[in-house]
Amino acid sequence: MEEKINKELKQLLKKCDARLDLLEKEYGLKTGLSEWLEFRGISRRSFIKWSAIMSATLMLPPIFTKRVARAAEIAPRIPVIWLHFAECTGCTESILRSANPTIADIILDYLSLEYHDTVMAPSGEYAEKSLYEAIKKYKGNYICICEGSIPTNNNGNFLRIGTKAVTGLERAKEVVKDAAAVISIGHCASYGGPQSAYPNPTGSKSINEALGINSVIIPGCPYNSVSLVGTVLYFILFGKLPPTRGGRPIFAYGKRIHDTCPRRAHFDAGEFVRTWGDEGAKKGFCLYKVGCKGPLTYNNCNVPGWNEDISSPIRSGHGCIGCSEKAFWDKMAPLEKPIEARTLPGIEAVADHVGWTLVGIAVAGMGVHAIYSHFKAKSVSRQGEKPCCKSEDKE
Ligand code: FSX
Ligand code: SF4
Ligand code: F3S
Repeated sequence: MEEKINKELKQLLKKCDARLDLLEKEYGLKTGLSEWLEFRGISRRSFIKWSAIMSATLMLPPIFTKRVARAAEIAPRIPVIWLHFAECTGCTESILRSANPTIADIILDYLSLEYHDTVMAPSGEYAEKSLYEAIKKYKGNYICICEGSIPTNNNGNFLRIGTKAVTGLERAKEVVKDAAAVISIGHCASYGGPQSAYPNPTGSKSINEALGINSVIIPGCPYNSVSLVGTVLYFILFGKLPPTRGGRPIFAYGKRIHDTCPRRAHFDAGEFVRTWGDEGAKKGFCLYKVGCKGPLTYNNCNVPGWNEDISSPIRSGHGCIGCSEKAFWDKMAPLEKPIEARTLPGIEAVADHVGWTLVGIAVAGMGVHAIYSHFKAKSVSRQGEKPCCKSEDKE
């Protein structure tokens, strides 16, 4: 068995090296990323350390570290056309506005962006010209990144783009058809976003739904830049997009927020924050009772974390609102109430009643677990033993 794995790994490494050689030959060895990182105060050592973390994030063995570094250096030469549709531009802004950009942010910033509404220098007709030239020049070789949803009601008139005033759907179709790979980023492009919340007057749809395609989706409102960079690096290393579940890369969305949560021990011990700023909040207890949707949400916000692991929503003191899950504005609302106490727009019913059909057995498991934890903590206290973390807030 081990022999078989070794043989497969060797073959994979060989394929990967051959691809990187080819790309370097095609796009040139020196892309200037190292100098640019240095200019931004990031040493070679930090870059290699980051490459090791990225290898682990992509679920690759350590032997890939140097190859990930090579892929990152090639990334700025892969042509990218970045489209914007109906959205708040928060996804792009979250990279552009960071005071201390991460290496992932810098790589995205440094990509060979042939077209990007928000950051490109040309405007008006010149911008349109750049777009059509890029589609022609890099036909079949560019990555198309889509940000924002596509409004489909009223013949798509809720969104018209550029000097020719094409609809979002028309723009998406003309760019997507000649792309080597399509990646939909943010909740809007992945699932329709807040504008598709009930009653969705603009008929906003995800890229996949509007175009009938199967792009890889990187949901989140906004998305985590490490997930997009990981997807691009995987494409450079292996010439294909990473394995997915429900369209989301498994390396980034394979686990629930609840599975990797730093407050999980408190959940298991029945120690909850009950009101904002209470003793439990000061002690870093579980946020389930103030609405955390971590048990229903798949994303990598805890590991590898946000902004090179400086923090994450839960570490900063607020529960997860489920921003990487389909229709979270409707299904997870109210965002600061526990799952079992919420109501749904248009359907006046508590989640205990309808939740099972909406979020499935996960909620059922959660409810039982929460009740179990609550009684477990109570019975431990009753026996005069100390629960694993003492809390005045425990019921
Ligand atoms: Fe949507 Fe992103 Fe939320 Fe905003 O582009 S995911 S509304 S952060 O900007 O698409
Ligand atoms: Fe963490 Fe939320 Fe789960 Fe509590 S409910 S352990 S805060 S993910
Ligand atoms: Fe979104 Fe929850 Fe992460 S709110 S950013 S998926 S912790």
